[in-house]
Amino acid sequence: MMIEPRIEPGRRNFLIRMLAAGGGLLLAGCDRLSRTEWFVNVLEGGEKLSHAAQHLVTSRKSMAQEFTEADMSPFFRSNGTSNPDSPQYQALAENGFTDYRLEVSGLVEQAASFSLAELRDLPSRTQITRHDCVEGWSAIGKWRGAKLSALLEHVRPKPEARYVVFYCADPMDESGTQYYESIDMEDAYHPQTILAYEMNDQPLPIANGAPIRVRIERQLGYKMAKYIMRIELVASFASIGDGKGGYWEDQGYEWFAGI
Ligand SMILES: Nc1nc2c(c(=O)[nH]1)N[C@H]1C(S)=C(S)[C@@H](COP(=O)(O)O)O[C@H]1N2
Ligand SMILES: [Mo]
Repeated sequence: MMIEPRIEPGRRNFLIRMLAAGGGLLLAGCDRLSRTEWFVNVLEGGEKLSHAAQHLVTSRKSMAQEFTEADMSPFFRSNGTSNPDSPQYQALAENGFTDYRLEVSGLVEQAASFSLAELRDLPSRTQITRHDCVEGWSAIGKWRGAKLSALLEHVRPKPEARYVVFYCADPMDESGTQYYESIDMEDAYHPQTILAYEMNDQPLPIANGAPIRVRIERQLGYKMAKYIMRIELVASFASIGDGKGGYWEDQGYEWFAGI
């Protein structure tokens, strides 16, 4: 779907000044799907935006680079937890995750839970992308998974929902604190944001997050929660964990880890 903006010059300049000044604010009213095309048209229309403004309008919506099979790393390492140390997770793994259900709740019209088969029935996407860890390593891998946007269509987020929180199975310390992460709705609806159940054409290995891990391709590795058990839509993450939006964020990492 291409949207041809028909905006008279005065209004157009006003919009561009607004963009340069306020960045994303202007985007709020537009339809989610049509925004990208609209801005690409504006940007390609020869308009001069400041570099900062251009970055603001393009970076959140743009696609992460995708690669070919030939680019794939021979080995995709595991980082952080490689096998969650919890009896519940170990029981699920022993049964090949047949009893697994992904719970989706919070600010949604229709809370739901999904078996792996149901997740595989959702519209999917396959992508070969580069994973960048904040610790300084990268790897190119192939991911296949359910589009998070398709799952959200089922549960129908309420208008006040602003973030998607992923709760994971792995305890991170003796206190039992489990890994968690969060993203905003912009990333949740991004076409490359998938709940991956396959890596490199195989069922997702335990070391890489079985049975489900999220891919958020324009951010660093720690955003890509593995071992996801539950998803919650919230208006604020202030009361979750230590309030910074993720396990590593609570230790001082940035919440928005753009690449
Ligand atoms: N549940 C959970 N998710 C996690 C982590 C973790 O320890 N637990 N580590 C994160 C980090 S820092 C990175 S780089 C990637 C590593 O993914 P990989 O194990 O597939 O390489 O997972 C991220 N997601
Ligand atoms: Mo990482």
